[in-house]
Amino acid sequence: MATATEASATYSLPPEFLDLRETIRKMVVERVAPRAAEIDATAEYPHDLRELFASHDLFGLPFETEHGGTGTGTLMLNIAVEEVARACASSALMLMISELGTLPIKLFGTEEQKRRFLPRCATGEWSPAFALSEPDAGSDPGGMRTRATRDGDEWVIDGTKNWITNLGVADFYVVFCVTDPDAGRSHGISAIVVEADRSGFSVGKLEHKMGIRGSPTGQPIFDGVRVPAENLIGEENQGFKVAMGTLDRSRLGVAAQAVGIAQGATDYAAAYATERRQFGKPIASFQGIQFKLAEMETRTAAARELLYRACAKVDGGEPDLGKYSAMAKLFASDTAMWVTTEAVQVLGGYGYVSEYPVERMMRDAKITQIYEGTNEIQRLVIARTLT
Ligand code: COS
Repeated sequence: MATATEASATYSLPPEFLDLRETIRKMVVERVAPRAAEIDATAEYPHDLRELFASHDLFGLPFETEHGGTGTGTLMLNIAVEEVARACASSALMLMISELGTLPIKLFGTEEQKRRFLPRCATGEWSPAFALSEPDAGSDPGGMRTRATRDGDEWVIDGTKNWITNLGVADFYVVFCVTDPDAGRSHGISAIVVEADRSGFSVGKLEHKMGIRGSPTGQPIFDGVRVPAENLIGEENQGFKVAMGTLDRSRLGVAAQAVGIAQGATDYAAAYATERRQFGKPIASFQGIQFKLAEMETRTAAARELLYRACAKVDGGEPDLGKYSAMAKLFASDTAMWVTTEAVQVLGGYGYVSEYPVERMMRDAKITQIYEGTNEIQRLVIARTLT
């Protein structure tokens, strides 16, 4: 078993990736960073930044050129997510969801579905959502209750999903539904696209969240929603594998967001420690602060290496990509939580107030340990490859 999961793919950063990273970094410093506190305070979806990202072709990053994308792969996409998350985790989520909500179609959809949905997401005109979780089915999506029944050439969908990113913003939802209740849990689930303008679809409760407040999350409601049979993604009753195959790749977006948050917090804390004077000198001259900063930088760099390696695995189609993506998500999110907590400590009282960005970064970091599979689920996924 162990030999089959040896790491082999490695990553490289060609000049065009570094150039694009520089362009994004500049755009983030000039346009995203000044908006981040306001987006968080008002819990406002940043339509202006979505337009900005579209004008820089960032929404093309998840897609192949034949579907209007940049064709630059998973690593470049996640470098972009990381750069945006250094300043604003909510804005980074706009890119992440663009991948999460379209991966089912990219990986399992028909050519017709790819032509219908992907190019308009690649321009940023459309934004998708991924509707798997339910009020009583989070870590255990096999226990979902949303039902799709076949009626002639249509699927009729009834149920309520929960914790869905992009609620009310998304133009279409990839909805996981029970299509064969007798098949038992994971074997009777199908993935079906529901466009937001279908009759019977409505936006239910929107959550008030601790972090990622600029991204709407909540309950989409499907009440007798009818969609054509051709909206089924992949094979009937094989939707659980669509969900798992998607999450195996999309979890890298969470890892990238976490690395970005951690780097943003480290950079801010280091700059603050250089300026802040106590006992007659900059606090950066005290070893207690130096050791904190050194540890923050080191853990963030280690998380980035694991993330980039996992991206290379996805781009190379290696069989152990799911294990690496789970490891990257686990390690990067725990790193982001630890690093941001330390950043608040470096800033002391100033770290605890909203005038400074590190308390927001700490709140934003928390979700990366939870969504797209809790870190307990990541450990389970990793452990299963070892025994
Ligand atoms: N890729 C493809 N297929 C997979 C897979 C993967 N990564 N993981 C499991 N499967 C398949 C299995 O091979 C099995 O198929 P067969 O029975 O035909 O062999 C089927 O899916 C069921 O697998 P399993 O029995 O392992 O399912 P479990 O219900 O035990 O669940 C975990 C496994 C815990 C890994 C899964 O429920 C999970 O990922 N939970 C977290 C969900 C999540 O991330 N939620 C966040 C919401 S999205 S923001």
